[in-house]
Amino acid sequence: MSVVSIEREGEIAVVTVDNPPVNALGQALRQGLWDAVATLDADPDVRAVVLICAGRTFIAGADVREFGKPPVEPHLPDVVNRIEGAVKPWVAAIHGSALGGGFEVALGCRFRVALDGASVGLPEVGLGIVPGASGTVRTPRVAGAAAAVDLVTTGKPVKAAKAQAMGLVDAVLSGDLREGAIAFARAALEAPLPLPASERPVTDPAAAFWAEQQAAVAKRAKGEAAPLSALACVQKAVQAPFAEALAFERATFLDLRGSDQAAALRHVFFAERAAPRPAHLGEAKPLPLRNAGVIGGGTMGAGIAAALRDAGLPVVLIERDAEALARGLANLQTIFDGGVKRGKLTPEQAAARMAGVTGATDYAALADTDLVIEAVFEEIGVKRAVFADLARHCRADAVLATNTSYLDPRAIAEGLANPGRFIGLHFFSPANVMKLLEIVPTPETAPETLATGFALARALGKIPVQAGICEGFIGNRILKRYRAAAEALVRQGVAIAEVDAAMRGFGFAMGPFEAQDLGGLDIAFLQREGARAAGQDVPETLGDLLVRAGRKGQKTGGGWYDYAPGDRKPQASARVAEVLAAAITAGPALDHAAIAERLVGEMAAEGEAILAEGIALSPSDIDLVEIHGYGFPRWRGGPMHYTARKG
Ligand code: 3H9
Repeated sequence: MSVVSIEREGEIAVVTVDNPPVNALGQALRQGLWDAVATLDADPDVRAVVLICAGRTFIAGADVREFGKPPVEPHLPDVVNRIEGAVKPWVAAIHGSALGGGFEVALGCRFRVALDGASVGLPEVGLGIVPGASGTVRTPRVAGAAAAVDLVTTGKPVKAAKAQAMGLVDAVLSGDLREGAIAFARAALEAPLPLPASERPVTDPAAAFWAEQQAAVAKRAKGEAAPLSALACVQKAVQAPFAEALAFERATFLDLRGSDQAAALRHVFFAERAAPRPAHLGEAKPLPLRNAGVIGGGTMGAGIAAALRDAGLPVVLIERDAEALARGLANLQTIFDGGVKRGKLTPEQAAARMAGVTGATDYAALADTDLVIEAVFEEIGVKRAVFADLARHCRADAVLATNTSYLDPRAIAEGLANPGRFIGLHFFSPANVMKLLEIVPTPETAPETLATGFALARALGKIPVQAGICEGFIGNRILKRYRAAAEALVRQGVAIAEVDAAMRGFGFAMGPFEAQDLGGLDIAFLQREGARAAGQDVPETLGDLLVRAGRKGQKTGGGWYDYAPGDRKPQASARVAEVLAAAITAGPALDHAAIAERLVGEMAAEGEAILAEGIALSPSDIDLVEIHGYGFPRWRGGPMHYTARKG
């Protein structure tokens, strides 16, 4: 079946694009649009054309799967020019999302109408590229330079109403889009046509505007190339004639398309879309998820409860006594209040979130709960007692999950009458914000329980990654190796601040030592001490030396660095130098690039071991864990992609 079909509604032709799943602009669609212009221009009975899409969305962009291959004709910029140059005016009728090349096609149309709730945008920077079919050139001509800069450098789509206010769309419709667009086209024919976007005048803002934007975009981009290139394209677009700006944009697009950053971001794009529905789940059906329980109202439990409420699930929050419960509910309230302060929630929404939480100290409140997530103290005896209580009070078919980050889920589940319903769901703090969810089945976890874990991740908008059982699962195991490698550099004489600066330079928000100071050194220390007490041979780390010297991080006024009271700025510490002196020997100097290569290489090596042991199912799963749980720069693609690409 053809991806482009044409119907007639009197003097209006309706061109329907039907190229599931998202009407991406593959070669057949580009050709279909190209041919449709010729067909309709040649038809004397047609006076205007409505371009509409079947399925869930308007054209969502170029077909990203074609990006690794040489471009094939007709090229999208030519298709957009041809639509704009059509004798009969085209009206783009937008539902869902008109993104990237999809929005560029719409910009080629003489008019754009959008269904209420639809969005439009130029998200190309998220793929490491700039718009390649006039997005940076036509947008300033319809909405002005400032709006264009915002749209192309952030990549953030805007909703129909805002798009109309910005001049990106001409009308916002509700009800039947096809009928509305046809009526719009008929009415438009009664008035003189507006100029095509390419012929509209555009004003060049003062030089100060460009300097300001340059500084702001560079600061946000932190090493990413595409946002600055996108800015350069818009500047060119308002300072040069249309054709010259178009050629500049196309050259920039083709150049970036083949870059390491674009390859990395495409890798992440597809990995993220594959993760929620992994093939190995097969036909297993998730169990119903109508409500949930959370055991423990500390930072983690409250964060999990907030995430569940954000997804609309009623939540029962259990604590051991009234006082702890009051603290847990207060923690939740603080999270929602924070949402209001940041403008993410209205006060009414925050109140509704809170109203959907039932606090209890008696497990009987969980009698009809579909899923319970335990987030209590990380101690095996405490956790086992919780699950014994859950087994007594929950339905036999309820899914019982532990949020443990280090303990063996098999040991926690020991003695459960229905181990098939047990699973590990490892959230990352703050749990209502962080996208990663490690899903850890035991050998006895039933397929539908596993499928429920993935369904929960989808409901919460999280990126699920299945992990096998080992100490630290995927993420914390790699973190341990990363920290050990960072310590090894310090032992051979590299300055702590140099290691952190190198990793920031690589694209992490923080280096490994700054991050430990923020989170506290004591948790990992206590774990090592626990293992030592249990007879394991755990070598002394530099972190151990610091904790023994009373330096647990920012909360104690210092860890790897000193901190002035009330100041989070790390300062090199003479005391640390003293504490560590005996462990440090002078080695060869390393520059930042060499430090980063060493540490990322160690992460990837641990990733290889994890794959070989079957703890992770694919290299891209490891990349998703590092990007969404540990701040690995997205535009580097994750340690496995990065290392593989480097060869
Ligand atoms: C561009 O346009 C460059 C131009 O300027 C220049 C050209 C010269 N291509 O996200 P979903 C697949 S760059 C190929 O789960 P949703 C996706 O892999 C592009 N495939 O759906 C998945 O496949 P599967 C700029 C694509 O309903 C399926 O569609 N555009 C593409 O949650 C469903 O995806 C963008 O960056 C694509 N472009 O959300 C938009 N997009 O089912 C990217 C999706 O086999 N797309 N797929 O796993 C999106 O943001 C979302 O897909 C959208 C729908 C919001 C549209």
